[in-house]
Amino acid sequence: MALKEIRVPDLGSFNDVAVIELLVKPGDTLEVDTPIATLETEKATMDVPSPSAGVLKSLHIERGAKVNTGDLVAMLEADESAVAVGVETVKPASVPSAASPAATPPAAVARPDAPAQSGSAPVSAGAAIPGARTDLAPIQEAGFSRAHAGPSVRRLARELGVDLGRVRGSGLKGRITHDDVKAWVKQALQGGVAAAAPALLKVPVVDHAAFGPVDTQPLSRIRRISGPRLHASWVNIPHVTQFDEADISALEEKRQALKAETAAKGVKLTPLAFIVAACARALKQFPNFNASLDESAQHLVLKKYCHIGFAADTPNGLMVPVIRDADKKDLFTIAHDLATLSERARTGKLSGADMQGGCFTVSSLGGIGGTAFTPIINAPEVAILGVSRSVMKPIWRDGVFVPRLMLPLSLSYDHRVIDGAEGVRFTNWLAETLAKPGALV
Ligand code: CAO
Repeated sequence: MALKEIRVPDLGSFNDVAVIELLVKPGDTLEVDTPIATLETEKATMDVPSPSAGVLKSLHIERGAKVNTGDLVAMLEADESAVAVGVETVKPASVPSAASPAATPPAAVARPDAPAQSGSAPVSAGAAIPGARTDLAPIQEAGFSRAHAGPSVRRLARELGVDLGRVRGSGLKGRITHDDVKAWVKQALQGGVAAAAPALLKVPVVDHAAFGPVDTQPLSRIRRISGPRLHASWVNIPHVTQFDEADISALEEKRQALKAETAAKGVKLTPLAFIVAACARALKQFPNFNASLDESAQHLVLKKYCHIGFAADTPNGLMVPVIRDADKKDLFTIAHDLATLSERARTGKLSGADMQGGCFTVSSLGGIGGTAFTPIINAPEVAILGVSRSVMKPIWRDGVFVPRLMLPLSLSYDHRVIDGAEGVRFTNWLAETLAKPGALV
């Protein structure tokens, strides 16, 4: 062991160069080329590396100080067995400026044993950190090169796959420090780096009152709860909507025939009861529709039960009560549940349990109108069936047009779980089942 002086290398024509960062402290064990401090001239930043391996005994500069060529930076108890490297490797001429990202940091040049440091190939965080999440956004070179950070910070960021363009610097004049990069990675590992994904643009803020009189009302409690959930589903799930039509002429005949009987029992039989019953059967036929992705989005949780939710329009906003075990209930019981739960929804009497555990949702606007719409999936379910108003249409059959009552279906599904072919097979199957409603009654 020998005590070695580490001095500021040849700074060329630069004088009074600022020490903008101290990267080690006395007692730290250093390798050859471990950066000790970062200096900044008007044109470039550079690290002062340790010329030898050893233990740092003392630091003789402080952050914010001005230094010149040859000033004492630190004392190192050097490990003589380690390979010494000349300090001339940090001459300013060889130091990349913040605007030249492709240049290789000088310390890396001085270390033939160092892992390859590419100035251009982005490294994913998942590849760099065992067990790390792999969802850090890829490095955008333009932003990375403009970031206010020294060579060693850039090197660290490359190793960890951190896009410096997204990191907020806590150093002098917003400079990004080693700690900032490490804090960013920690936050990303905890899933808290919202900015790691491209930020959503905000809609413009407009002073509506500048264009005429306005009245501002608070959103209802239900809208305040359902709004963010709908937004999360819309943003997180790749939705596809499949449109189809079901010939419900026979179903309508059946419904009219049963209407008086069910009314006598105090239940209104609407097409929705048939649709829920058909969906319960369809979920058995297409189990991927009766499923949810788990938190990691790597597994599909297939449900052995069949609880079907339906969207209910209430004075306070949209609610989705759930019909339990719809696959085990007859048409009358489903119609009864629809009526009871709708009433509870409208009068604000639904319990939490009434709205939990849904596997699939039906959103029927048929009583109101419309020809088609694109319903938003009630996450974490993977599909939702939208139903619009049935209309009598001329359908070409056996060489003639025949009047048929057609029900528009709009099935939105999560494309991570369901492919287009499966989506249309589902609506085909549903349409056929609704067209021959005998099995539903
Ligand atoms: N085509 C034609 N007529 C239909 C129909 C359809 N697809 N669906 C229902 N109807 C008829 C019914 O038969 C009923 O007529 P009759 O009284 O003559 O039989 C009338 O429309 C009204 O039905 P309803 O709305 O009272 O009953 P429902 O079972 O169809 O629906 C409920 C119940 C709770 C789903 C409904 O009241 C509701 O709230 N719908 C809105 C759902 C919604 O907002 N979805 C959008 C969510 S996304 O923003």
